[in-house]
Amino acid sequence: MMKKYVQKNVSDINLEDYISEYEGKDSLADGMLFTEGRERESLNGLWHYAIDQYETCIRQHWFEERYESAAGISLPVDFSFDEWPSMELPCSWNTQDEKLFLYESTMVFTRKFGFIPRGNERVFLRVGAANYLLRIFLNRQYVGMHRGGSTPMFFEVTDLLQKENRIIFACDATRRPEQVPTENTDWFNYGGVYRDIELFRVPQLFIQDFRTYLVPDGKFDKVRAEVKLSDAADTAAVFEIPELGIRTEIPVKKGKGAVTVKCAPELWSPENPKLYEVSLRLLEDGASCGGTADCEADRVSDTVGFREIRTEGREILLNGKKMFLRGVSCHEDSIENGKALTDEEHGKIIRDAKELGCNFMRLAHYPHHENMSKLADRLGLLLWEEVPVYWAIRFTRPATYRDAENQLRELIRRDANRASVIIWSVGNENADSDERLRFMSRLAAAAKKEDPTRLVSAACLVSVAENAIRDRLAEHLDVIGLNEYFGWYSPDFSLLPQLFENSDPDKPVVISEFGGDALYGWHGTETDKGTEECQAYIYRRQVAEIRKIPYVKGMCPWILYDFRCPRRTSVIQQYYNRKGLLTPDRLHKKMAWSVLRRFYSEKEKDEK
Ligand code: GCB
Repeated sequence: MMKKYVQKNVSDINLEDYISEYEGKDSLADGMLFTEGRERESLNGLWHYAIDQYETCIRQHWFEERYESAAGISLPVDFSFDEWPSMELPCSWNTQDEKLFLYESTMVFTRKFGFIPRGNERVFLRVGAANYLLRIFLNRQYVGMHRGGSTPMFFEVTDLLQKENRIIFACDATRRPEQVPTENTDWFNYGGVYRDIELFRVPQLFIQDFRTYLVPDGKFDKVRAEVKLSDAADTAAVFEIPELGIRTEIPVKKGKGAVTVKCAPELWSPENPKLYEVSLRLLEDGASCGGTADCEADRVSDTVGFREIRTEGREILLNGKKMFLRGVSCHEDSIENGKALTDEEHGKIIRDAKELGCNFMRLAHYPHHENMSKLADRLGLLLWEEVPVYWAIRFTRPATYRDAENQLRELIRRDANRASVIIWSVGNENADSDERLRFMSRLAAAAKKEDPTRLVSAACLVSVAENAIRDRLAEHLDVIGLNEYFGWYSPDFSLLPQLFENSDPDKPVVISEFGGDALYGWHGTETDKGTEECQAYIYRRQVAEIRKIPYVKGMCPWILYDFRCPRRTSVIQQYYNRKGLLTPDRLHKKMAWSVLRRFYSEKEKDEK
């Protein structure tokens, strides 16, 4: 139940007190709506905006549009929302106007929109992502908020919608130590509502969640479908994969149902990214109407590949076959568009990775746009997806844990039907402490609980004291991710073979990062840091060692493209992390590109 809004008499109240009035109105993973195959009404487009550095919208309740205080005193305000300048949403505001480039606080957005009710429906607002906090107000009411800069949020707005509507977003991009990520990261903090804003109409009782996957029992002959409804109803649903001749009824008890169907799907893999059209229909009156279209109460559909991913000892097996993950890491970052990449940019990233010889990519360090996993499904690329539990998170703070776990579950729910996604990563480079072990092992368990069909990993640090792969978190992971920077942050390359000799992991290791900065076009010797020659040398030495190690089952060097980073102030960096194999405009390849390309093509041949 929504908590009733209470009018405050004092306008300049403490912001945190104000927000605590709305406890229980956070959009959380459990409230997500399955949206694939649903009709959507877009609220993208021109929105008016105001820079609201002091949070005045929230402190003074702009959304109420009151010209008088509760005591009847006239307020010196002017709600000329439609006179404000405008900006096309979704976007990262930083790239829209030079003045906004380094702005990291609250921006208020508003627009009007019309809505024609169809009767007997429920309506949900979905925002694909907004960094970091988004508070939403509709027709003078507080709707709710979402924490976490990269995952989708959902709000039911059925009772608030009118024919003409005024919607207000207060998007707060402030970096804070207790958030996930914390205030210090090695990437740019783009602000904004930067993924789609959409309305979805659903019936009173609707399909809330729908998952389908190959049963991971090593037999490749069963597909499972799971359904969760919005309410604890007893009814039935019909699951269909026409190309496989599957049309089967799922009994639904107390809002939940599942079915396992015997079949022989063509297996999805990077070499053969076979996808099937699947659908799920909720029947009006249980099974009694025979499942005809007339008594369809709700319907969703998806395009899904079926494959199995598992580990055995130190091996990673895709569809039962041992494999080596030929990967590269990537940020969501574009010179022109910040985090709001276009479809063309998403496609270019995947094509570049494929040209490099990759069958795998690490989408670091937070959930990227869902288009990436859809494209990877279509074009054949395996993915590592991650939540921004990055560096020095407040591991002892319960609310920080809840935020991290919620972001992880939102990501898993969003991409659960994507065959390309094989690994959920619960974090990156967090020093091994008791608090961190508690926090991250809990996260790993939460990932397993939410999705037992995929692998869980984290990008761990080298134990410097022992120069070995020895992280207590490894026990809770399926695959050990390892970031090592021999040749760069640890200049002595001889320590790399020693690291491998000193380690004897009982599970596969993926080198989740290695690399070094190079400014494109800057040349020198192999030891001149910052030159293309030096970066290429690091790649040569790295691959020469990595190829010898039987338990290293994959790698995703750092990184495909140079990316914006305020911490990087040196003359060659100029506020960019220059560890890219390509320039930030994605046009120019550095010398290290060919080193990796050669290694991957040899690996690929070896595997054939
Ligand atoms: C790392 C981090 C990554 C940085 C990279 C670097 O270990 O995981 O986020 O960007 O090193 O360039 O230092």
